[in-house]
Amino acid sequence: MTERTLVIVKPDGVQRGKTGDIIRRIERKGYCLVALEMVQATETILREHYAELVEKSFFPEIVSYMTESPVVAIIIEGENVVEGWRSLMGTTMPTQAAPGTVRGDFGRDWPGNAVKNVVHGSDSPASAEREIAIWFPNLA
Ligand code: IDP
Repeated sequence: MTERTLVIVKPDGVQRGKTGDIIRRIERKGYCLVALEMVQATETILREHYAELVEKSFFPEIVSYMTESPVVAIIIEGENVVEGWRSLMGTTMPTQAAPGTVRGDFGRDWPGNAVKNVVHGSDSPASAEREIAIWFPNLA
């Protein structure tokens, strides 16, 4: 089934010059880029995007990580892209993510800080539609 999902290249990915490599991996897999924007995240947008995490003790660290510098928000499309991008991206903790995944290859985490894992990917088709509406209100 053709679906869309939201990819975010997080500030550490942009700062370290990984955006091009990440897009190359997406295209190599055969997914299409539908929309792409470089944007400075705000606490307001992050409270919506990470609504399930707002009450967590580490939420302030997520806000400071994600607002450090601009991110690149991307809508991609393809067959089973939600699950497919989650598998290209790798698991949350970079130290546990498999080599060959974006997080496994580029991620790192620092004790006491947010987990800096380079990219975001929606966790279900419903989350993807919800998140696309947050980051691309004109396209939803
Ligand atoms: P996901 O990005 O792999 O779907 P989530 O559990 O939805 O993982 O967490 C969202 C983001 O919050 C993670 O990608 C990571 O940057 C950050 N995060 C998750 N768990 C922790 C934690 O225990 N401490 C600090 N930051 C975390």
